[in-house]
Amino acid sequence: MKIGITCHPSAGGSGILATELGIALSERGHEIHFVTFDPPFRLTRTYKNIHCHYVEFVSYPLFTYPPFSQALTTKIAEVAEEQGIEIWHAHYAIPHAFAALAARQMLPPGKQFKIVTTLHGTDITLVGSDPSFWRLTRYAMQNSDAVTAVSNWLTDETQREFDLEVPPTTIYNFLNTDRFSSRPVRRCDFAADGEKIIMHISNFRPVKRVTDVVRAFKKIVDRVPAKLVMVGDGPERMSTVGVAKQLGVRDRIEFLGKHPDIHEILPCADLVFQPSEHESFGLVPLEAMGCEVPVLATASGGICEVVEHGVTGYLCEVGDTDAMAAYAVEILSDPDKQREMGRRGRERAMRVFPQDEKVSEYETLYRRLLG
Ligand code: GMT
Repeated sequence: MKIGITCHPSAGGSGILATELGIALSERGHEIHFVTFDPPFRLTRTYKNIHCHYVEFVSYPLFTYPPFSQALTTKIAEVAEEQGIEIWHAHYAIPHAFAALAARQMLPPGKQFKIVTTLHGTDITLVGSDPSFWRLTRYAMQNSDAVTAVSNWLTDETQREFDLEVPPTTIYNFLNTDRFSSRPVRRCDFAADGEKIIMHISNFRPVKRVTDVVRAFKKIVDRVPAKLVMVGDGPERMSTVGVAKQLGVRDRIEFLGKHPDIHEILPCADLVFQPSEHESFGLVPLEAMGCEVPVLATASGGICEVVEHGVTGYLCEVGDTDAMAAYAVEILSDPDKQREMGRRGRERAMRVFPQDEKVSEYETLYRRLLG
């Protein structure tokens, strides 16, 4: 099949999943065309069947806000017509699904493609439910040929908020467990002998509650020798550094910035810590599980479908840094428990979120739409 993909190319979960899906489909012989404004974050090398097309912006003094969506729409139409695209897969409803719909309308009848929209979370919970975007988001979903969501929680939320005529189908996110696995690593880059490594990975947006990571870490480090490794960057980084200084733990924290090869550093961690306000899925916890690392997260949204409380890690109430610290200390001071939770995490990742099975689910959906 010839498949077009639009996604946010930055270091966010939706772009990462879209990229992994594109790579997996290309390895099955499909021809993939990404349309983005930058190279997708995890597309770090060239692949035989993958082509990237970049949206071109025109800056003009009259445009206070450059018309990105229109440029994206034009590029999708151009690529679809030239390449004979059969399926357009839009990751994140806004603006990608709407742009694909508008692009399709610009094409002659024989060049029409089918549109699959995958909802990732904030496109529904934060952006889509905003009054200024609600109508557009609903229109884009109602007029897609198929809508999928990355967890049952997100499917239910979408229905509650938008009451679609045909509810989304859940297709869980997946993990390449060959790439994400436990492996010998140089822990000494981050911590001295006898110190535990706690890791947080995100785009440091307010929804990630990054300062909770530091507040809980202060309570942990009072009881267990540990280092905190923070991977990623974003708007909350400065306030996180401020809180760390206030609490006197700045020298125990390493800020690594953005890192595309997360599979190489994740196995260093003794615990991955994601205290988000909510997560529609939680790709980082899944990646941690693949690497046999226990997860400490919040019982918020779809993350409860990923992390099994008491088995592959622990889930706490949002903001309850006392409970988070207590669970972290429990795991970090019991190597057998840490190992067993890690083992069960990988087992769950392979059983519930296998890449092959989920990619086949998308493939089956595409084939059904193409009749
Ligand atoms: O979490 C983010 O800030 C990035 C965001 C995105 O859209 O790129 O991630 C969302 O999609 C991921 C992939 O499906 C999910 O694993 C994340 O849980 C989801 N984020 C939220 O719901 C906050």
